[in-house]
Amino acid sequence: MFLDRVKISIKAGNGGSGAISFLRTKLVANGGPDGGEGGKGGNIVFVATKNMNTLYSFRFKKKFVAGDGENGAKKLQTGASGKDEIIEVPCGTVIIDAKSDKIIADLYQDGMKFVALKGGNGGHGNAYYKSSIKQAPHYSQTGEVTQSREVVLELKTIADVGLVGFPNVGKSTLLSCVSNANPKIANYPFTTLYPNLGVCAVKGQTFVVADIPGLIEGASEGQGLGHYFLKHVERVRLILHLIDISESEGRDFIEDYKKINLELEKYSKELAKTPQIIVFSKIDLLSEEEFTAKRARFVKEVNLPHLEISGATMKGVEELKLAVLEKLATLPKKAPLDIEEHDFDKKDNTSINITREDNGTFVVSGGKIDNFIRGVILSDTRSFAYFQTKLQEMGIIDMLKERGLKNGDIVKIKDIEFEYMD
Ligand SMILES: Nc1nc2c(ncn2[C@@H]2O[C@H](COP(=O)(O)OP(=O)(O)OP(=O)(O)O)[C@@H](O)[C@H]2O)c(=O)[nH]1
Ligand SMILES: [Mg+2]
Repeated sequence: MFLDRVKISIKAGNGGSGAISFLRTKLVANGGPDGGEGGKGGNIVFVATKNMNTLYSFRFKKKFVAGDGENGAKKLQTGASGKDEIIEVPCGTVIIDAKSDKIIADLYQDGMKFVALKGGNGGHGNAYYKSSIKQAPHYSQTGEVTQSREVVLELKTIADVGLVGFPNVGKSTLLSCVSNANPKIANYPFTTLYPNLGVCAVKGQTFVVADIPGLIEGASEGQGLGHYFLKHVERVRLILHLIDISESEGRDFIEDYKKINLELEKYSKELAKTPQIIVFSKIDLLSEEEFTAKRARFVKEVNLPHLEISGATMKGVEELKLAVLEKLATLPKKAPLDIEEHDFDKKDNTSINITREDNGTFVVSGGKIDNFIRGVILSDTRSFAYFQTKLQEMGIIDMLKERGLKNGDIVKIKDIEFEYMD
């Protein structure tokens, strides 16, 4: 099965919490604070690899979570960083933020890396809070908690050359003649059900060829399979437009040529502008005279340069390979897609949400709350006083009142639960 579009969820690792610890030795009964910092959470990293050519591996695994940072420890030991989650994707994978629909990365070249989400920061250990007025802080900061996000992976194959034409015209046969690929070939339409890639070597150089399912009239309106797969030739530099000049299927070969161009045009103006080499296929099925007469008709009606091949006898195949190499040398390399301005990896430091549980308890959550609460230690009286003042200052009490908060109501903020009194 071929899979070229999939939605997955990704989450960077949480930061580890800072430690609360005090140095204790035989000589110093009550030494200073030595709680170390929490470790950083692991990142979510996408890497393009030429060893994959479909997104099939994402069929069953759709959730990716990087490792959490470890908590800090005594003797000022910083917690270990969480392990990055490395997600391999085929070259040409475009990453789209599922929420905003914006393109956030285009991994078009082997080895390209993209850090999609950064791990959470570790919390400070109690050693960090030591000051001249606070010699023995009994508190530390918890690690930053990260949110999971959804992205769509869409594969837009990267190849130099795309094979385009009606079904059964010999596209896969040509791919098998010019490259190491071994596509399925058979005498019925829609033998090819998904794109095949092959590497063609000629004169010590190589280029990549993509063979896609055949197109039919109405493809751009969804007829057949071809339309769906045209995205896999959107990024080629050169199209080989194959036409069965033997008319073995009973269609007029010049009509075929025009219809395919029309479908390309309807799919995308850009694709229609991609340079083409017109290739007559199955010439072995015609006599010399028949071929000459048909070619004369093509010259009269279309009058464009063309080449001719037989996948059966290999006639013309070497010439075609050389012509492709020569043409490619004149064409610019395709650039990756433009990345749109986005705030995908922007941490949520601003949201405050208030919800109510069935029993009437008010629940306050959101990115701004998460950040604020990391530094609050209930067991420390000064910290708790800070918490109470901050609730007023941040406007949370007012927001709660707007939602009907009265004396005696229960308010829950992360792990903190208290009864409200004016
Ligand atoms: N005689 C002759 N037969 C050919 C030639 N090229 C391909 N064929 C035959 O034509 C049939 C179709 O070939 P494919 O290569 O599968 O055609 P395709 O364009 O990939 O077809 P789809 O995948 O269905 O779009 C097969 O039976 C091939 O053996 C050729 O040059 N000469
Ligand atoms: Mg085929």
